[in-house]
Amino acid sequence: MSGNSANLTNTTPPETVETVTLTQPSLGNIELEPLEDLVVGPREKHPRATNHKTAAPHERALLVGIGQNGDLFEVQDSLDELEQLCATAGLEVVGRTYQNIGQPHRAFLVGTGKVEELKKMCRDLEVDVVVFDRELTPTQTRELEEAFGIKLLDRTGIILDIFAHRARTHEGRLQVELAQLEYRLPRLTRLWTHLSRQTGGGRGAGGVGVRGPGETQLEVDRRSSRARVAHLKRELENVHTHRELYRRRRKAEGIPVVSLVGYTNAGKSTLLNKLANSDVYAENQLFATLDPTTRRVKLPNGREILLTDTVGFIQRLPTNLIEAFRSTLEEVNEADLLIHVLDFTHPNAQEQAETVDSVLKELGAEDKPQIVALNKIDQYRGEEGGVVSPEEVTQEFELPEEYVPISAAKGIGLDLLVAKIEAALDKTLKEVETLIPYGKEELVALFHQKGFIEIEEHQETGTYLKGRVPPKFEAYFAKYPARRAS
Ligand SMILES: Nc1nc2c(ncn2[C@@H]2O[C@H](COP(=O)(O)OP(=O)(O)OP(=O)(O)O)[C@@H](O)[C@H]2O)c(=O)[nH]1
Ligand SMILES: [Mg+2]
Repeated sequence: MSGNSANLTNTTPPETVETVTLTQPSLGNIELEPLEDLVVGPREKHPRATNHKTAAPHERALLVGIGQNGDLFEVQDSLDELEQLCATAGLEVVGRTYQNIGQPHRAFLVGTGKVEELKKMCRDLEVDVVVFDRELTPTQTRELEEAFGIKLLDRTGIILDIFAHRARTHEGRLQVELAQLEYRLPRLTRLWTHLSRQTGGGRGAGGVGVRGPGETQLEVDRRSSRARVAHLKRELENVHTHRELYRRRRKAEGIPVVSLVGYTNAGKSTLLNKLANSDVYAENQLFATLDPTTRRVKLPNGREILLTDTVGFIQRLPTNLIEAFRSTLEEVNEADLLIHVLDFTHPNAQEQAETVDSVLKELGAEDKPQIVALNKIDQYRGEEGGVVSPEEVTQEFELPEEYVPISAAKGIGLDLLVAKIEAALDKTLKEVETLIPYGKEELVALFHQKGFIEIEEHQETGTYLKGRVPPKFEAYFAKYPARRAS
């Protein structure tokens, strides 16, 4: 305990008895303070999805949806989303089709008849790239590419591509590169096929005992990719050690962490900007935010919080990405409170909410205290077609306590949201009643700094304090328990 309290400033006990009451002024009183040292995310604004690596603008794409029993999203809804992903990645969607499949075909995923139909569509629509709305196995990728004779991408490939384009921080870039390499490694045969076509098979030809040139090059590619993967993993470990240091420092400060989570494009960054008066990139694009950003926000009750915005979730988030981004995603486990931002007006709001819940579960954060912010209610029209207030939405849908209708963009309902954040964080505080002997003023200062004081009295033997403190600091006062004679 001495390590922490040593830095505290001594306060002289005031002469008179003082009662501190907690007040709740409106949102207008939120104080803002940029948090330079904890801003992990980028300061540079407006990354754009141009100059794309795998997809030059205006490549013509044909989308192929797959319907399977047990899917959360309807095949058409999922295709709508894929179309948005493709637009973000810079592809021009010229056609879409789908097939409901029972048992996936080992080589083609879809049936052979469908493959023929797709070939015809590719010719008729002058397609440059076929995009499957599923993660294809390396075998399927190879076989389908052979069949179509043009570039083939899957949902995972598109998402990785967008991520590669969006990553701004060192850690973000490392994570995406790792995910991309691991995704590509088993598919390297395909890359070689391209290469051998380009070079006419001449590279590395000849030499006794040397296997075919294709295989030699393939081995070289594989080996260098594996070496790079190992290197990236080591680099990431270093970065994670730093992140751990941040975390510890944050914890030592005892400031509660509130994390914004939600489906991509739900409005998380817009809400962060509104609450923290900052300018994090928010755009009508999927995965506008990739790297985590933290801002320090002072709530009306005087309490400081760290508000964190990070990568959005999406259905079938590629496993490679979850793995590579695990340390970023697991930041939600550090949070004292989650704000689940949901686009209330989205036709798939329900599916999106379920997706977010299942990703949280996968990260082991499903039991965190959570407030659900039903966003974009400015766009919601009630039964009579008119604008509806947050109170009316709450009534109409009989929303439970932890749901708050808001419009992050228009600043509607934020007072109530903030009040609920305060109340939820209050629940995480511990009640403390203590009589701190004179001479231990650093503990009085600690209470003032980290907790909320309801009663402060100067008694004969010391300072009597009643209030609440974050659990981390409870032990400091356990040595001096007290009960006030009323
Ligand atoms: N009409 C309306 N639009 C909103 C509201 N909040 C956010 N938006 C819009 O929704 C789009 C997505 O907002 P972002 O804040 O970038 O969403 P995000 O959740 O951070 O998205 P990702 O970073 O992609 O995960 C932007 O075009 C915002 O202007 C709102 O309350 N009302
Ligand atoms: Mg964002």
